[in-house]
Amino acid sequence: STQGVWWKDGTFYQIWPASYKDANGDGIGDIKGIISTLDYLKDLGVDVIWVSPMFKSPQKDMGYDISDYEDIDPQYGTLKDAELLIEECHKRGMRLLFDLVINHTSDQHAWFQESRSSKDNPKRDWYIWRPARIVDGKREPPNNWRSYFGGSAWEWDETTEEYYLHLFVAGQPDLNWENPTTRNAVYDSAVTFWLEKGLDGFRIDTVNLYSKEEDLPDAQVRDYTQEFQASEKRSLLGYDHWANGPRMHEYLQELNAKTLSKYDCCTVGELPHTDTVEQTLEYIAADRKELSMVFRFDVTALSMDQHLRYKDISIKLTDMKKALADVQALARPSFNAWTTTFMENHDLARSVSVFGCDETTELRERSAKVLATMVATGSGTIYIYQGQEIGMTNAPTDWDPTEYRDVETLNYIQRVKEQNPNNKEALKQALTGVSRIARDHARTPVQWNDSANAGFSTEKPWMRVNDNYKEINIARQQNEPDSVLNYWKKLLQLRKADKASWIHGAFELFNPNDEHTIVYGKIDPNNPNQEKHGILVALNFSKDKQIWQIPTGWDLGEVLVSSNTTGTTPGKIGELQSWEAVVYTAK
Ligand code: ISL
Ligand code: CA
Repeated sequence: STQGVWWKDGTFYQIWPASYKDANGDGIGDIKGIISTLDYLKDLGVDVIWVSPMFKSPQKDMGYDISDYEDIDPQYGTLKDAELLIEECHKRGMRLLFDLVINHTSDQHAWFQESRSSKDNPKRDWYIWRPARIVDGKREPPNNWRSYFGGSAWEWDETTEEYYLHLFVAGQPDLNWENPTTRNAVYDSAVTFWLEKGLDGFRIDTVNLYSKEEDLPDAQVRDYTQEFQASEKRSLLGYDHWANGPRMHEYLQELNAKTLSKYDCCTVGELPHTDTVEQTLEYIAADRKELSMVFRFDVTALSMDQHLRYKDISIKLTDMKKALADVQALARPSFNAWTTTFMENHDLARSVSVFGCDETTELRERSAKVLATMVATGSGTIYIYQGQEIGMTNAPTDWDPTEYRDVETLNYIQRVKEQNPNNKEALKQALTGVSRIARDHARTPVQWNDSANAGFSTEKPWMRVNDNYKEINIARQQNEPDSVLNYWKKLLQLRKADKASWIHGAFELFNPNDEHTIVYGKIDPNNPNQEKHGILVALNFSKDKQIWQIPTGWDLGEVLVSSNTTGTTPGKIGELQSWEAVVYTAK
């Protein structure tokens, strides 16, 4: 049994520092602010905190553009504050992860400054430089790859008259992992430096993009400019040439051997563009010594069209169940790997607005509890994103676009305007998409209480607070026994009380074809000689009452928890009220 491993059984909580808690009144969250809330997190049931990047950065992509791995950005505090944060977490028996962003640095990193200074600088090939391609006498980028946030993935640099590669914004040049000297510098500066300070591990950003295909070939579709909103087309990015590349596993095994394996730490890799189970297991099977676990986006990605990121699409519950079952299956003991269970992060819109129902207070609370139940009963390591524990919602749909702050959102709006001049309808459609699915929705300040600025800061926050903070906030929910917050607390306690079923149980989906409910069992996989032992979970993803069948061979016991606190017959077997979630003991 793998029970008892801290990074498997622990409850993880993601902090996105700019919007978490501001201690010094400059309108931006900071390390002192985080420290002031550690007792709150402990009380919620959190064991491990992951903080998004706080390293020195020009903040072109909110710290995912790092100019010095070994220092903290002044907006968040000092190196001393970071050391204190590690200490204060450990004091409370909690652990701490930082974000490891090593596919690229900032263009302000000293390494890049040197690299761009001349073609014969020793650090020239620490990044990916290529001469222009001349087409019809005109200068063109070396290939047609698109960057994530729009436009070519190549930036022309006047100093040496060559292009450099950036899969994200131009201020995020990709490191050249082919160079062993570069790799070692990354290991020392970004990884070992922090593990030596007692850090307990990393969430690893875009963990499978470091190895690019040799010769950097064009992506298949060349004439992308002819396509409507072509820059949004993921299929045209060329990711098959740079995701899961030929040397990827060699690099991760090296990273592990040279750094991680020497410490009691864990890693969770962000794994986009990876379809099959086999491909995923190559990153997480324990004997491969690469990563502890990964985030696959099978479930959350259903909220976004594969090609047109902001397109208005509807989510089919049957697709969601299939995706859930696929990700849960990674925890199967025979794989000797591990999985994760989550619905939110800093790149996703709020789950209650996208997958739940925020039409009324009652429905919002109930659906937040349904989603919480799905996440908390999942096998694998659980991740909660700041504000999710109180069911924070998307920003209001009528916000002016000038309230948005994310570079991805702003670039998109800009591009739509440029590509469709004087086309009000195109802009309106784009803004509808943004109001549904932009990354900004996860990034509004955390709603601590009903005082000015939601108790996030004494001064005007860097990003507008959601208008609903008087109704949805932590202080209020702490005082309401049936709040989403107290429901989460209860779920996390139950999860720890029966780890064998909740965290390690074998997931079995009973009703793959039903469009309204999800019913599944979680059976302790390591209990072969004793009686069957586990839980059964029934979730209603609709406003209407639904019925469901007790699976044959299953015996249901007590109701461990139900989201139905105001309606009739909570937890009635075979019946679910509007947006009701129930967990039963089962054998
Ligand atoms: O956010 C996305 C879509 O809106 C993803 O495609 C995301 O860009 C991708 O998963 C990589 O994300 C990570 O690296 C980015 C950073 O902007 C994201 O915040 C981070 O999670 C570049 O470092
Ligand atoms: Ca501050």
